[in-house]
Amino acid sequence: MANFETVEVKTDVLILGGGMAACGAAVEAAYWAKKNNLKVALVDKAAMDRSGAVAMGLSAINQYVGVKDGQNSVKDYVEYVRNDLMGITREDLVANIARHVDSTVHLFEKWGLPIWKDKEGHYVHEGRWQLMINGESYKIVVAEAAKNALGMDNIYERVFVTEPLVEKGKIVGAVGFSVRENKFYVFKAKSVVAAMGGAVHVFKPRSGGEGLGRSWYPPFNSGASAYFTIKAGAEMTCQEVRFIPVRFKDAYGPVGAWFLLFKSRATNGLGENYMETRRDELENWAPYGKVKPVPANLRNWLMMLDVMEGKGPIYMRTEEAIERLSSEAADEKERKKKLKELESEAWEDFLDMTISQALLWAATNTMPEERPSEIAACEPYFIGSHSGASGAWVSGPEDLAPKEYFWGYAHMTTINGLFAAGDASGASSHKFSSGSHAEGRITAKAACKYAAENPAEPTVDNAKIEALKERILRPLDLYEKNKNATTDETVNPEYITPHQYMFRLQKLMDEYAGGVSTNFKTSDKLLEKGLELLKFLKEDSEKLGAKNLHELMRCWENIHRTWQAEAHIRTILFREETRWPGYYFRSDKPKMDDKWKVFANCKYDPANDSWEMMKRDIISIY
Ligand code: SFD
Ligand code: AMP
Repeated sequence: MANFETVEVKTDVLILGGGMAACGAAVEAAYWAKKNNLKVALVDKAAMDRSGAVAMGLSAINQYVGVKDGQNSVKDYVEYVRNDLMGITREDLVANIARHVDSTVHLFEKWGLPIWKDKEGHYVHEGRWQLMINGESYKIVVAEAAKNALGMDNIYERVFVTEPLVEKGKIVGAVGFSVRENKFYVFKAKSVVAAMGGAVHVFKPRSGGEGLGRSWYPPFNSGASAYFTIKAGAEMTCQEVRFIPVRFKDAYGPVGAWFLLFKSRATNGLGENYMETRRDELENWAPYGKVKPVPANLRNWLMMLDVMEGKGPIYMRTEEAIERLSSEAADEKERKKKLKELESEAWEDFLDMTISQALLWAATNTMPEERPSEIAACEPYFIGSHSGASGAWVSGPEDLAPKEYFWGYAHMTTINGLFAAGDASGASSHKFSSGSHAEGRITAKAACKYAAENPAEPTVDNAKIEALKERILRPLDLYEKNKNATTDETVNPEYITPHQYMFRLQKLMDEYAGGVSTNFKTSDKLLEKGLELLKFLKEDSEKLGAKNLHELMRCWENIHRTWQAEAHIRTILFREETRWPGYYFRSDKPKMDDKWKVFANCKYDPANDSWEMMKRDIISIY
């Protein structure tokens, strides 16, 4: 077996991930740990300063409720989320995050994040819930606070968390490996917060070749949260609710600022606005088709109908929006000034969070004030923090949750001591960067309480650890033993490379589970066939080979993605209706069915290697 040192780390509270939710968890855990004399450790596969979705920065804070300013109430936010998700949402979780998110935003500002202010000193809003920021260094600011709170001695960067450790229905830690040194890590803990983001590259991306890694959500979020919680045996929710954002085509620049701040329209190749010409279609999705704003998936759907009829390209009418806004100026001098201002805001929007879109504009001589830019629906992502909803099924807070949704500790999964936040927790969409940080804080407070109230030392079976170590490092051994069996190391009868494995997974998901090339359409028959093929793929995952540590990480990223894929297919198949037509369309069940106004949950049983599918009631608290 590959010669790896085993490093054991004992802590009370273990935070997995170093993104927005994990940074929130770190800050809060440090506070409660001091009060309860607890140790806290954090593990990130990358370097916290630039890890996760906010790596490049962001140009807006998408969740700010403004309760104190009297702008909105928590109930308003819950209603917005419920409508956007076509009625499927855990109101207790959304409310819990919404009532804490403003204080998180105030912390960001205190730590040095520049939030736009108007002349009166009020935050500049992009839309009702969104604030504009100069956010190129957003992640650095947030990570710095987390690092200061925990201390670098308690932070393990560049360690890839691979597998949960569970004993007698309780989480006792996690194992992983360094992506830089030959070290296998065993983390033992009394409570664990899973916050390793969502999953990208489960579906085939639109671009191939050298553009493969360009996706909207970061490709380094590869399903670790879903895998970790599924494999621990936790109940999962909304695994069918993938997110398909509409983005500037090919470089994936976000559209929010254009639609909300610049009040731009999108039109098809014939100059028609699908939000108007297709308005009648919204009746078919009532009552949600009639709410304002129109739910994200229905906005997608109207656009997709145009695309399917060959009416593309779809354009964001940047030139029109800039012309309209600048013409509101009092005189020519003011107009020119306003034009310059708008141009620079347009470029900054991308430079703050999707630099490649600004590069694409430059490379294609695009001046947004002169001509429109194409937009398109992205490949599907799994992300519980944005307008999708997939994640673990977690307990609500004691004061808000109905008894069916409360089992002792806020945001704890159905596995004792295992918590989830951000993309890792489900049915509480629209938390974005700020809400994920707030949920991280809520979760860490509860995880500290759990560790203080359940002080028994975690015991882990050593034979189990050794077996896991052998399995996790096996791709290195397989490669070493067999690399000379062929002249081309990427084609070998004894192992499959992580790259090739990923292409197979993506092709399968694309063709059978409703990816880009099938216009996001699938059916029971396609899904059943997809599941059959996925079984073969899973068998072949035992034969993944890795020539170095980096590829070892790639192997495990793909295994994580595979489990996310399986939970997804199983849950789309289980829910016998189409509820989010702009996310996926089940052609054998093309309508929304009131019988399915429930959560579709699933659970993997590690002891029997079997899945259970179940419905859970939606209980409204407002
Ligand atoms: O407009 C392991 N998001 C936006 N949110 C906003 O508030 N405003 C915006 O402007 C936003 N936009 C946006 C956004 C995201 C992206 C990519 C773009 C634009 C281009 C969404 C937020 O970023 C998102 O909601 C939160 O970041 C979610 O937080 P969290 O903590 O759930 O995920 P993370 O921040 O990605 O962190 C994940 C961490 O896990 C680590 N990790 N660590 C150890 N072992 C493993 N196996 C691991 N796997 C992953 C990662 O390294 C990372 O630290 S707009 O377009 O929507
Ligand atoms: P995006 O850039 O698409 O991630 O959007 C950023 C924020 O604006 C999110 O809260 C979206 O839900 C919201 N948003 C984007 N486009 C629209 C739109 N056309 N109508 C209403 N809200 C939108």
